[in-house]
Amino acid sequence: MKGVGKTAILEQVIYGNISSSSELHPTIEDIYVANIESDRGAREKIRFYDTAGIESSQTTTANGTTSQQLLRHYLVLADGYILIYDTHNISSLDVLMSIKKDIDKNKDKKEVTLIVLGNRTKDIDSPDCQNVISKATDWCNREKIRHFTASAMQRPSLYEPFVYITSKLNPPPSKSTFTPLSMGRKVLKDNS
Ligand SMILES: Nc1nc2c(ncn2[C@@H]2O[C@H](COP(=O)(O)OP(=O)(O)OP(=O)(O)O)[C@@H](O)[C@H]2O)c(=O)[nH]1
Ligand SMILES: [Mg+2]
Repeated sequence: MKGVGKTAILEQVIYGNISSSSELHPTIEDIYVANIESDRGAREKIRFYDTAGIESSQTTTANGTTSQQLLRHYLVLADGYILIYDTHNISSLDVLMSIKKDIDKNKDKKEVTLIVLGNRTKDIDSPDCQNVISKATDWCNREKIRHFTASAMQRPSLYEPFVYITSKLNPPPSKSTFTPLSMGRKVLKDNS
């Protein structure tokens, strides 16, 4: 959804240049390239596509069914998604649920890594906001998605989700990679 802090979070985690007086403009589309250290200490290059937020009015069509929200090129391009909602805005969470359905529809074509990040846009948690977070946590548990909360204004709070997704997108090379090689050699021997 627009204004939940997607750009503020990316600018903060990559450049550390955001404060509460920062004025940000609504995004059309921006690309950020960052070097992020995974949990194994390897520096990985990650490209982030910062999108324009989707409004909840866009998530249902006139006949009540959900239309496709994510532009097709993201579905083709992305290896993973950081779905961001505002912990003080329940409808921003509803928008994520609808986006997740779009991503799932594409699942046969592509396996992706997903995380959900609740942006704490206010210093104090209201009871309402705790309800939003617990609804998000329940949904993420059901969907088996990792859920984080952080604040765009506190850079260190963003490290955990970004290191997590970096590590997920760049898994350690598995031993099974060597199997085709030894199989290949065996085939060669059999032929000789
Ligand atoms: N106080 C506070 N303000 C925030 C926080 N996150 C974002 N903001 C402010 O909210 C406004 C909107 O943030 P953006 O990062 O532009 O939101 P966005 O999700 O990128 O919005 P679109 O690009 O329109 O989809 C900006 O003025 C930010 O400074 C936060 O955690 N705390
Ligand atoms: Mg933006």
